[in-house]
Amino acid sequence: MARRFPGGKLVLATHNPGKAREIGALLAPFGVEVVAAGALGLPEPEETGSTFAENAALKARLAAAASALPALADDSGLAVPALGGDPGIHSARWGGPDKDFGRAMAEVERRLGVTADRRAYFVCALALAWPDGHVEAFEGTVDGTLVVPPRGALGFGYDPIFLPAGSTLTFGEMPPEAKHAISHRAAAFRRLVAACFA
Ligand code: ITT
Repeated sequence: MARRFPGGKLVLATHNPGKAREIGALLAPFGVEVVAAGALGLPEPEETGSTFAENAALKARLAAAASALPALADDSGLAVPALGGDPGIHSARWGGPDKDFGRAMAEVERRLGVTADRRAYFVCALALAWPDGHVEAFEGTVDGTLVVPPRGALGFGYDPIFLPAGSTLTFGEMPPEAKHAISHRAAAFRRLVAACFA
């Protein structure tokens, strides 16, 4: 049995405004009092794990210990099979110090070159941690293909080059509700809710 969220305050252990916006919207129906990691002055931890799940747990544990509150962290990224799974857990780093995802998307395209295999998927690992170190973990993915040039200014990160399977719109062209119906983050979130909130 998963440990249940006890209600009340939940620290959102992310410094990424795009993620914070999406997780805030996904949490809205559950009457959770969301506290931003930035507002508590929590530092951005070094992501030393070798998987999405390890990094999510690391970020959630640190935030829960520092705040003495339950904390939810998200580690996510774009995996491209033709690039051996890159940028993968390094997705944020490909944006460089300026978090320039125009540059990161151009780098994906440059490395793919004339490769015919344009498949890609997003992964989202969520970790809910308690101050005593307990962690509940969930993962979601969404399959798609990469398009050039990037399309749309909605969403964040790599959304403008990601065309989810079965859609004619990239994540960058989709309003938030449409992305939430199919995204990796929403899939992981449904599992979290079923185990810890329902
Ligand atoms: P925190 O660790 O503070 O949460 P971060 O941006 O460093 O923020 P990650 O290490 O998990 O987070 O990196 C995830 C990157 O993957 C993120 O910066 C985006 O570029 C990309 N990414 C994740 N989810 C995405 C989504 O739904 N749409 C587009 N890009 C996404």
